[in-house]
Amino acid sequence: PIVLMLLFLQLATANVNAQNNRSAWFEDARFGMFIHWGLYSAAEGIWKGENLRYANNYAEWIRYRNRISKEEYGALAQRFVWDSIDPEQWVLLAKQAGMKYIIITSKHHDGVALWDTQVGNYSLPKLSGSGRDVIKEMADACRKHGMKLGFYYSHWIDWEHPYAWDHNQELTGHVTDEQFNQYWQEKALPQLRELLTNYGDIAMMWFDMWIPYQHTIFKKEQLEQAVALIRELQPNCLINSRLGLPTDAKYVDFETLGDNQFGSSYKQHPWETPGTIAHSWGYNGQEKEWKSTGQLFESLISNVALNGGFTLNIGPRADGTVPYESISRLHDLGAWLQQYGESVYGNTGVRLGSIQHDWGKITRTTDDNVVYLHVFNWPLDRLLRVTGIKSKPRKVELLTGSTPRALSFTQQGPLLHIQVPQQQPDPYVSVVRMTYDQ
Ligand code: FHN
Repeated sequence: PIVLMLLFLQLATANVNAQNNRSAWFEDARFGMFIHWGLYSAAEGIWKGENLRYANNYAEWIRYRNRISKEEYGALAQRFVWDSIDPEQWVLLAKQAGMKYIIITSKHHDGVALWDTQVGNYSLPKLSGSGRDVIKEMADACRKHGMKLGFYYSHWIDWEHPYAWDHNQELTGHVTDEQFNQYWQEKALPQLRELLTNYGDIAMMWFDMWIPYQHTIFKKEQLEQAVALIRELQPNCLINSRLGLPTDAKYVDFETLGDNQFGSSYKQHPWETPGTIAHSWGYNGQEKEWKSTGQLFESLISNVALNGGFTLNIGPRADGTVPYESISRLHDLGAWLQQYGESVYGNTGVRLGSIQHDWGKITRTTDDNVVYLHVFNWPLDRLLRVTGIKSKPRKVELLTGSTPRALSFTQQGPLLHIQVPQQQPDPYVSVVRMTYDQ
């Protein structure tokens, strides 16, 4: 390789994808959309005038948090405004944002299926009486616009089924293994079968959530049944690590880090961070914690610089509209990716060990021919100091959106000094491209 790094971090973690290239597209994609949409969207974070009550104040947890009965919660389906609900708009928004895949909550912890499931009556089409299968509409729109589609499925937490995990059991006692298996056989597996059979090619099944006590309720045998079903019905479908076993290549195709938890070291295997623009995942009418666009850029690029991806969430309202705060940020990200996407898509990071650059992050093409410096903090002395890269590039250019501008540079031992203009070309992230001779 042309670019030799001074420090090489050898990770012990197995390459979860060594045996196949199922996830090649996912590693190229780097950026996707998460959609949390369900009955909770209609509650908007408030229940009977009461605000978020218990410790976890996610708006999508309102049924559990406010101890809402199944019937009362189901009535939220009446608040959906079907005339303006158009999943194609979500797909177009993702496309404009430069996102390459979408993961939608087919069933969140509340146990409500968004699609027209034949497994019970607790589904949005049935509860609302609309007959609309939003999952089908999503699948059609994704196919039309060349967008990969994945399904979030809450596999062991289900507040509707009496024998699945319900957080109230922390107070009332756990279900038995036999009871949980009954839920698994009569609801989860048949629903997974529906999702994997009726909606064409599914790019990934995204399971939630991995926490230590999971193994006491969700058993390896059940995990293997889920994997076997997915492999049988959709051999190309990816499986994320929250199914239960974080980095076991036998079962999972990519690792999902914690919510809003970003990479801390280079990982060889495919991985992503699910992240929010706001605090809640589902729509909350009183949301106050909006992340800045700059922060979202940093999250995306920092992950790519460690060989990871970013799945960024939107929480549409019950009328299908997306908060302006999300749209404006996605728009800025998309406009930037339109100009500088060559430094993100299909890129990986460099193993810099403990080396940090105060100005930003480095990515590179997987053939090692091109290295990109992503500058978040423009150097006031107009000198970009790059370390950790041994060999000298053939040329160094500042990407400007139109014709790249050649930059002069010198090598000072392990440091490369690059002269940059006073003015940074991009308000968020400016990109310096270094090209090497093969
Ligand atoms: O409890 C959920 C939460 O509501 C949301 O769906 C996130 C997304 O990663 N997952 C769980 C927490 O890890």
